[in-house]
Amino acid sequence: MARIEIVQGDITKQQVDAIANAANTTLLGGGGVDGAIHRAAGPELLAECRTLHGCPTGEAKITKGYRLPAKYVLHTPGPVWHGGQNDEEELLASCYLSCLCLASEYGCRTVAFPSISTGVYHFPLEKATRIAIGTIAVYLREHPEIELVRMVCFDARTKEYYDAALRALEEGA
Ligand code: AR6
Repeated sequence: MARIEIVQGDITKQQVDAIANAANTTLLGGGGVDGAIHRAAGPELLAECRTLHGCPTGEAKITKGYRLPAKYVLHTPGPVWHGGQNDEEELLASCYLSCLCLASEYGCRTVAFPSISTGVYHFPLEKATRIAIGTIAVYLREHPEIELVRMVCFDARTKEYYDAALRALEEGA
């Protein structure tokens, strides 16, 4: 899929209309990619997040990007992996879908995602990549207004798994 790109890098540096944040349900910041986004965006981001009163797992809320190159941040709490019997897969797909719907609504044409839930939330990486790529691909087919979705992988191993999931999709596996 030409409109899905996989890179290794730092999501806070991406020159796109919106970046997604792997947040928690408080939306008040944390470690990992969430901490990096808040540090790079500056304190105004936390101030706006305080007005949102949290967000349920699998849904998304939008803020401005402040000092980030991106105009918007799509905050989405991913599911914590508890073994797979607690709707974790559906909730992860819903994170990507909720962010993309908001991106369309706000006129974004380019969106970057981190690998939601595969850090401290321990979602199995291979399963997560198939859900992410599959959900994004279905959305893009129906939404030509989104020109590019970039998966931004922090480390080489994560990128390898996303590359494999995209190849499998392209090969119709
Ligand atoms: N750019 C891109 N990816 C990054 C960056 C970055 N700057 N920094 C880390 N990652 P995690 P989760 C990768 O743990 O599992 C927070 O405390 C990281 O290597 O950030 O959804 C929140 O507040 C991994 O591949 O998110 C929540 O409490 C991926 O981002 C909780 O962590 C996701 O790892 C959410 O946990």
